[in-house]
Amino acid sequence: MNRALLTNIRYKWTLLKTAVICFAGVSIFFITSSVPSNFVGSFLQVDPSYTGGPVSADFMDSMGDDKGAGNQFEITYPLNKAFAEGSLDLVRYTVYQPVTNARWQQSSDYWQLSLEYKNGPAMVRNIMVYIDADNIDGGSTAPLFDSAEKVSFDDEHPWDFALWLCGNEGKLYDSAGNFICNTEYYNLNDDRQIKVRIPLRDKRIQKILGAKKTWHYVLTGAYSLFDRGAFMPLEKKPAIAHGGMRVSKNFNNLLPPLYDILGSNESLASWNSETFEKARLSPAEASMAAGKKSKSEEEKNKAFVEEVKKHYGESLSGQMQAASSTDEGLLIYKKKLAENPDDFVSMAYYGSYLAMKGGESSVVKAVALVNEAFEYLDKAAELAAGQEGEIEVLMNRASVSASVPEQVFGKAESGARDFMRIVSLTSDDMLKAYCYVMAYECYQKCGKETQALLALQEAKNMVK
Ligand SMILES: [Ca+2]
Ligand SMILES: [Ca+2]
Repeated sequence: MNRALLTNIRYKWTLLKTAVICFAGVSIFFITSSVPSNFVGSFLQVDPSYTGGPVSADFMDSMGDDKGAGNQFEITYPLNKAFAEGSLDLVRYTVYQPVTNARWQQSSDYWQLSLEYKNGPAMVRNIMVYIDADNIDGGSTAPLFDSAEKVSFDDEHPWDFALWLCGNEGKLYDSAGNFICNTEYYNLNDDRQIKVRIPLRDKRIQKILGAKKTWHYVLTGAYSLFDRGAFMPLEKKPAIAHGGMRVSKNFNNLLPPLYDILGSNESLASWNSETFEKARLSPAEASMAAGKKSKSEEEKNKAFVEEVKKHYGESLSGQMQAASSTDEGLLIYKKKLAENPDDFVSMAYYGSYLAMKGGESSVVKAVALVNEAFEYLDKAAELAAGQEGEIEVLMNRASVSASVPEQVFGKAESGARDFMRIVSLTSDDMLKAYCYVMAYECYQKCGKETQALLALQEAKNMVK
């Protein structure tokens, strides 16, 4: 038998042991301990006006499309090191319902918008959000600063308001280019998130309170103090003060200097070289009624997650089980560790069985056992880094992290990170999909909603 096949068999077999652990063992522990977490959760309900009002529309944008139009017109970041990977990659845009009579807030009437990026820093971005409201006539189909972005907007949806975000502030303009007001502006989560609150004091923006629908164009470019509309230009090749093309001969003067727009970026290449017509963008539609977090969507996600887990479980079935009981498992791996104390794979399994043992014990004993389990799991992960067997070790640690109660151990986020690391290590699509949905659940458990949804989106992309 060739070596690759042997490795594959060994790999599948050992994965089964992990699967047995995470499906049969530790998960029981989790179910019985989920009661206190709900109990704590019920105290965390806060008045929506503190968080920005009910969400009316929530958009996810693909991760990794921060290349402008992509394909033959793919653009690259300026060479200045401040432009960290993903710092211009929009991943989420959220529109809230306008809030009136909020208590204890800087503005009692405001409209909140939130943007999330893959990475910071915030200072490298120049963002324009153009908004059309259904109850306001007129509007503009050209950018705020004539031809800065080299785009035009949908005739059906000329914009009424432009929100310009750069240099730690947000400014609002009307469609004639008149300044309306400054906004509250917050950089959050290591500069990955921007929250903007538009005060509803000026008559022009107050009209938003009567809008049933709004349409949003969200444009992200590289910030430059000296360029038109603060959009850093593009050239054939990237340099410190301008972006470039991945293939320099594909440069075109009509290419918009935008790295990412909300939704598909394809329209960034819709210019016409013969007529010199600019690329024309389409907006995202947001209903202004509070979006009921649609039950069916949640149920669909849940069903999808279960489906992936089931398939993954089946892909491992019919294979040998390592031990018939937790105690036997502990014994097997204790012996292996005694023979070779540096055997990090056995160390990881020993840790998993300790956690399982915790699941079968009284609460006080369980905490001690799980803590001991993580000593083995962490040591194993340290030794396995970059080695063959790392996937197995991480799979053990991640499965335990995902299974133990979050309120007691707080391991969900590191579990999610382990699952994402496995994704980067494996070429097995089934395993990747499984890790993405596990990461989704872990991120949800620790309140990292955006990361959760991004992981879920990746899983869905794999299964498509
Ligand atoms: Ca994006
Ligand atoms: Ca996009």
